[in-house]
Amino acid sequence: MTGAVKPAWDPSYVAGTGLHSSDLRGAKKRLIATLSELENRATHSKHIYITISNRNKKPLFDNAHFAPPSAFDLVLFRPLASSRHPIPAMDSTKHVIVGTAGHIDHGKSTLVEALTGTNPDRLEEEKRRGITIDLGFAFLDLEGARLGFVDVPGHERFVRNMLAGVGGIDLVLLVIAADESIKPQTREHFDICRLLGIPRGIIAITKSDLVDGDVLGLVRLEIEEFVRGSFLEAAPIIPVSARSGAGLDALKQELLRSAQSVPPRDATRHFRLPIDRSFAMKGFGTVVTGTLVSGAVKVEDEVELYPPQIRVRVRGLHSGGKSVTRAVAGQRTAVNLAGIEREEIERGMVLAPPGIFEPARRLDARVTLLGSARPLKSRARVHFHQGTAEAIAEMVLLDGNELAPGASAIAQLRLEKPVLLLPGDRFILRQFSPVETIGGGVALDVRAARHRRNDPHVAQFLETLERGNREEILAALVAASPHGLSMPQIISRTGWTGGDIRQAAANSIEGKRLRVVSPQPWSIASAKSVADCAAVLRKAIEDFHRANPLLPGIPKQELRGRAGKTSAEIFHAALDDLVKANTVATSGDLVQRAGREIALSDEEARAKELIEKEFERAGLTVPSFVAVLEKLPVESRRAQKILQILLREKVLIKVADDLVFHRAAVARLRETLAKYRKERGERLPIPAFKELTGVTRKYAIPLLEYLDREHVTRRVGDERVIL
Ligand SMILES: Nc1nc2c(ncn2[C@@H]2O[C@H](COP(=O)(O)OP(=O)(O)OP(=O)(O)O)[C@@H](O)[C@H]2O)c(=O)[nH]1
Ligand SMILES: [Mg+2]
Repeated sequence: MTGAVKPAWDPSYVAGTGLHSSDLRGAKKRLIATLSELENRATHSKHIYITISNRNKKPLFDNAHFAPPSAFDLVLFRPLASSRHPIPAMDSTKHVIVGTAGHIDHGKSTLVEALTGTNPDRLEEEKRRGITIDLGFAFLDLEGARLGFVDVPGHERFVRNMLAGVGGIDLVLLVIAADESIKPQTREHFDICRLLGIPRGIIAITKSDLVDGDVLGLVRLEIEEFVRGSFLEAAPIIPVSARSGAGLDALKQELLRSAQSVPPRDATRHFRLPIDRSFAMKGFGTVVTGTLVSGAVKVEDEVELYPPQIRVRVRGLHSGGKSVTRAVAGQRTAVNLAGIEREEIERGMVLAPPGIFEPARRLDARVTLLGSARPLKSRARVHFHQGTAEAIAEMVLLDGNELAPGASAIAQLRLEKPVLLLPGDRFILRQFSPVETIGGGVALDVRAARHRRNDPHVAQFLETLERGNREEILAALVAASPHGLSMPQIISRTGWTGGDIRQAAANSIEGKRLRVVSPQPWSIASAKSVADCAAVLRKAIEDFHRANPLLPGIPKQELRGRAGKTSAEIFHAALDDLVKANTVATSGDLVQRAGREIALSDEEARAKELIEKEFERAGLTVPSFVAVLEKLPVESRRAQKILQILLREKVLIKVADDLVFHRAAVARLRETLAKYRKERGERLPIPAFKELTGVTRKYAIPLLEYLDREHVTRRVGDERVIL
């Protein structure tokens, strides 16, 4: 591969692979593993650049470049010393999303403005009424970290908007006003954060200017009591006043400290951007915004809008108020899309790589009910919120009729409209009416089947999906797929990358529990499915031989038909196994039991001899087959089969559909022609041929055409040339 490739120093491409200089020596294997993790990205980006650095992030090689989908042999590495390309400095800024939470009027938006200088309330109505209605956004640059704020409304009527904002946050800023302390939406927002598994947060006691030290102390005690035993138990509690500015610096310090503890997001995962806003911008067209929860996206990428599954192109990207060429997980991102009207987009849709996912209508999940909720009956209707999406759902318990407050259970959620989500995604459930948060959960299977109640297999399967490691989960998925699973099927079912999947499969393949039934495109099946299929094939072949003793074997296509509903890949793997084990043999398109010889009865053997003799004697003036049949001691269907055997053994040669010659006759003809050529030259008019061979015109033409095909003669005008 020649041609200069522009290098891109992008640490996220090698992040987490642990590929170090010392490993490079003989470590081609590791490198391939690393690349296979990237393979999946390669399928939706034109090129991938890899820079390999040593432990001190000093680049050693650059310009690793390969083309999709898995042409690893095209990877080009070049030592930096000979590189003409400068390596751009690494952007080490950490991107962290902070979400506010708390009761109405507790000062969330005012605090965000005091911290960032941006008033997150952007709607006219919000400004007029002095409340937040929909999500607002602002940024704060601290040393080494860029905080993106998602400011949510506290009003109980707008909790659904709050839910659309809280999905992708790294840390929560729980706002509690000193003069009011804990109020209903303080509890509800806090419950939501817990149910969504938000890992960390900071508590700000706002409006500290309105109370004296004693009250502040009391509020602090109430808060400590409130968060005891939760993820916020050890969180800093910081009194602040947006009015006086007190505590703002301390809060910034804590924000920075907390941001630093946020683990970097892995940009090599599949890209997902749940959309929270869409609008049309003059001169640009359609723009959507959201928190990039996973993976990365570049300008010019082709992406897909789910659930409608519309392919669009990324025309431009904005992150934190700047135009960028690439956005990664953990960033607030605005995407300018080409190929779609703003009206076609709504909150709750998701941008993701094209063609790899499938929106879910039915999911199996672990559901947890809040202690404060009322018991929830199986088949109850609920409001389902995930990411920025919401849908009405029916919750069907797998076991039992009712979920008790504070309890958790496996349930199937049947959504009234499709939503794109993946296993592991958390969601919130709200009571149908009156609408309030009652619980939440985590998706286990987004391609769930309808189950019979109390089916132990289902419970066991979902238990593995919930608690198993990737290897165990993959084994369970494959075991539940008698036709095997292709790479795209596993990706859409799990959200894992190609690299994850190969890694998860490796041990089981080595342990012979899983089989790669097709290397390209890669697909796997359980060893049992292949063995079961092989058993079916063996029986089908035996049955065939029994029913057709004179036929050499069963055509593959017919055998495939008798293999039941198995996939083509499993069929071929099973057949391969039988051939390798010397149980069956294939020749051309036919499959037979290995070592099988066609056993002829005495009568059949006599008939075969007779047919052969008749044709041999006839030479080129062959008898009609019907005439031969009359002399045979076997019935005509068998005689036909015997004829087939003779043709296969090449004792007889088929020249045209109804014209069969003995091989000796054809050999003599070749000799005759060779002699003619020597004595009389290469030109052979048809009358000469007829005279030479004694055949009629009826036989002469097909015979000559046969000789042409065999390259004994060539047609030139009306004549033949002997070659
Ligand atoms: N005295 C005092 N008033 C404050 C402080 N912070 C906010 N306020 C006032 O409290 C009121 C509500 O503030 P917002 O920031 O709109 O409250 P919010 O939590 O964003 O409200 P919603 O978004 O509607 O839930 C406004 O009138 C603010 O001026 C503060 O530190 N001290
Ligand atoms: Mg507000």
